[in-house]
Amino acid sequence: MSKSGGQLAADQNTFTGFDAESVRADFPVLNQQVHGKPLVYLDSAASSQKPLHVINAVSRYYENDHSNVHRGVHSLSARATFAYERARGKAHVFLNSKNIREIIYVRGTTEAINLVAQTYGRANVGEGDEILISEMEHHSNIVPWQMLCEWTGAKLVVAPIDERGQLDMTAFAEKLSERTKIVGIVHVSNALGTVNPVAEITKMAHDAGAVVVVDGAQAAPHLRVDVQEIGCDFYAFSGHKAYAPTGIGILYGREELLEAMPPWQGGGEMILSVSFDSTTYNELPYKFEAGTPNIAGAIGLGEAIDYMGRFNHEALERHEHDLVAYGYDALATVPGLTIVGTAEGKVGVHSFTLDGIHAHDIGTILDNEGIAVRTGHHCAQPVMHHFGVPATARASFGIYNTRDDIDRLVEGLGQVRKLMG
Ligand code: C6P
Repeated sequence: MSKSGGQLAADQNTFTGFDAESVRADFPVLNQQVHGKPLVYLDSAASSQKPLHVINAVSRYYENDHSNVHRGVHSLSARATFAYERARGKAHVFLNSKNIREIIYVRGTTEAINLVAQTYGRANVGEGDEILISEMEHHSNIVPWQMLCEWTGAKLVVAPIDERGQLDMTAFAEKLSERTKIVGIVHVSNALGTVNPVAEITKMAHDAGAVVVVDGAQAAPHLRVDVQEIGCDFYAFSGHKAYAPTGIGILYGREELLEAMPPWQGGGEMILSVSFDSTTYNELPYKFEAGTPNIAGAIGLGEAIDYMGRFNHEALERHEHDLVAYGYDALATVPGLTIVGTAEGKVGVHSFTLDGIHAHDIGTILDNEGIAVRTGHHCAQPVMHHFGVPATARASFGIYNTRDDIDRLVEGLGQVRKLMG
């Protein structure tokens, strides 16, 4: 006899010690119908939904405290500055950086990597040098390095992945050399869910004399990140994938590297004094934060970090691994479905194809069933190329997803098969 959704959720909670059903109540957006069906949101890798805690914190800030930061002596400016800097402190603890000066506010992962490429990269990479990345990178960790290569005459080198979507560590080691100046590596692949051994990669890169930039966009919402334990030189993530607002993210950089780097954008905030003859730059982290920042976004990010911190991380990880394991079994029942990316211990996503049916048709029919998945190349075209597919459909999980959501996905895929033959 098949179990009801409520019974399945109860089984899942007993198994994982994590009550996703009650977490769902924190996310008002989930409580709606799309095309007359209860919404199933399986697109958190593109952007997660926001808990009331974050929504209310941003709203409270605008209702009571808004002013510009670091600029006024009046009370509102002092309150805004306090809240903005307190949020930086939360990011510092979240990443376990050595010093709060190493935490730079940016718009997101894309901006963070571009900042490193255009400051550290331009200052330290020259003709004949190499930048080593992997075949599973998001475009944000490919294109900024290609641009740096164009400016400097350096060469982009790519380490391949295997048929499960795992980094070929032997090939990676072979491609590292004294010419490698920067290693850019994704912590968790957005298209495959693969978790890379970033501490081991960092150690290998450092032994070869290269600095390491980790793209943590998909890791921050799922894994415990400790930049000192990883040992990397730069680590980037976006708030909006980790339950915070859009337009805010963090670049962690090792203090001695940040100190030595030239600033990026020029303007207010990043200076100590300006005259027409000369300008002196501000201290860290403000040297890299020109212009009025996303104050409300930063406050929302701090609240999202607090929100994630309320949960027992082991239970949360068990819940997420349960969703992946349950998804493997459930999706295996769909005729003609192939999962793209089966790395050991993967997190957060199931990318898949359905024989003879284009991913966009899958996405459109699922949307009609109230189910949100992402379809396309996921800004990881080299991954699609590796697997010989133009696109995949991707179901990605957040803290609020349950086995019920996966059951609805499987039902929806039944409808896709029915309509598309
Ligand atoms: N991936 C996805 O649907 P931004 O846009 O700057 O917040 O993040 C860019 C980025 C960088 N690296 C990885 C691994 C990512 O997954 C992303 C964003 C989204 O998979 C949108 S393309």
